Amino acid sequence: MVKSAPGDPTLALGNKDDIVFALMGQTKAGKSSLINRIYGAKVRRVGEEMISCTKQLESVAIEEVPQYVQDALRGRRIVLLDTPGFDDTDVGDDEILIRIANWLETSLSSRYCKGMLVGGVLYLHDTTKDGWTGASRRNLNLFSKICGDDAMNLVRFLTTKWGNVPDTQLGNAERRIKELKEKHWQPLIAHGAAVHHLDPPRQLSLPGGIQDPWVLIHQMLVSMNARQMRDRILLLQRELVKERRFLIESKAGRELSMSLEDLLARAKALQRAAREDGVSSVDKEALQERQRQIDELTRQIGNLTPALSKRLKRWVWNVLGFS
Ligand SMILES: Nc1nc2c(ncn2[C@@H]2O[C@H](COP(=O)(O)OP(=O)(O)OP(=O)(O)O)[C@@H](O)[C@H]2O)c(=O)[nH]1
Ligand SMILES: [Mg+2]
Repeated sequence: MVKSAPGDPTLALGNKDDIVFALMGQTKAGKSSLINRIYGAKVRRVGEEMISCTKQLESVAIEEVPQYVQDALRGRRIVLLDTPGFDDTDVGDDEILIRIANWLETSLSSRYCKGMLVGGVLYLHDTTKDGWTGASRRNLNLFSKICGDDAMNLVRFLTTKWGNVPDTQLGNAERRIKELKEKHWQPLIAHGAAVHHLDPPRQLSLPGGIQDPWVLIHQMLVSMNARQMRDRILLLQRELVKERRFLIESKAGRELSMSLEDLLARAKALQRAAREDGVSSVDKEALQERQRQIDELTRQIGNLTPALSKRLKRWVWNVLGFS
């Protein structure tokens, strides 16, 4: 139960038979670049600097597809969904989750697209990135709660930027990916997610290399056809559309609000301790900065909570027995 007016032209003109492939993952992983490559022209802006590039969720309907993919599509249309990473430099995680929830809800809603199905979710990972950070964990946790265990067979991890890994670093990069597969990605893989590598170097010893992203899309379409295509929706869509929950009541909403609450509690504890220790002029700036952080976290938590009017509206609907 979020808002449902489609601001996205692809959504506004959406068809019931459209098949959505969503691209997610941390900022700079190469999501928009991959969309441009699949589309065959520059339809998405690609980042150059350190700052995050994609701010809004936007989708594109693919106009030209290779013949073998066309056969598997059986007259349906592919829609690619570009998303910002949860660690965006200037859009809060609350806002990003709200935008993703709005899009996913609208794409399935009976008022608009009347049920686009999800063909697959690609989770892109920049191979050159070293280390497992708090941001990587938060991104993956939210991602797995958006999809849900039952939809993990729609998920493909896709490692990118192998061309930026020098030969001398290839062994290290492979070790990092193996560790991700065995540790952090493992729970998702256990539920059916698979791992692929985009444009792998010849010497790569890991299985799952993909030279052409269409091959991956085709594989997913074939598996979709084999499974009769029923119920290809993500957990967040089930919660928002079928169970009419508010975002904050969904698994992803709860995951985000818990992690924001945790950050808020830690920031408040640090603030209290600093105040008790006495404040020098140097510390004053740090205190002000932390207060800004506390205010922002409080705002983000508030943003996820539905207004009283919306809660009342749902209550009335439930009492009147509308589904
Ligand atoms: N070598 C190499 N560079 C890539 C690849 N994909 C993306 N890049 C570069 O990585 C940078 C970020 O790419 P984007 O496509 O903007 O990444 P994004 O995931 O959309 O980033 P946000 O929109 O900020 O979330 C750009 O400079 C791209 O040129 C790839 O497969 N190989
Ligand atoms: Mg982008």
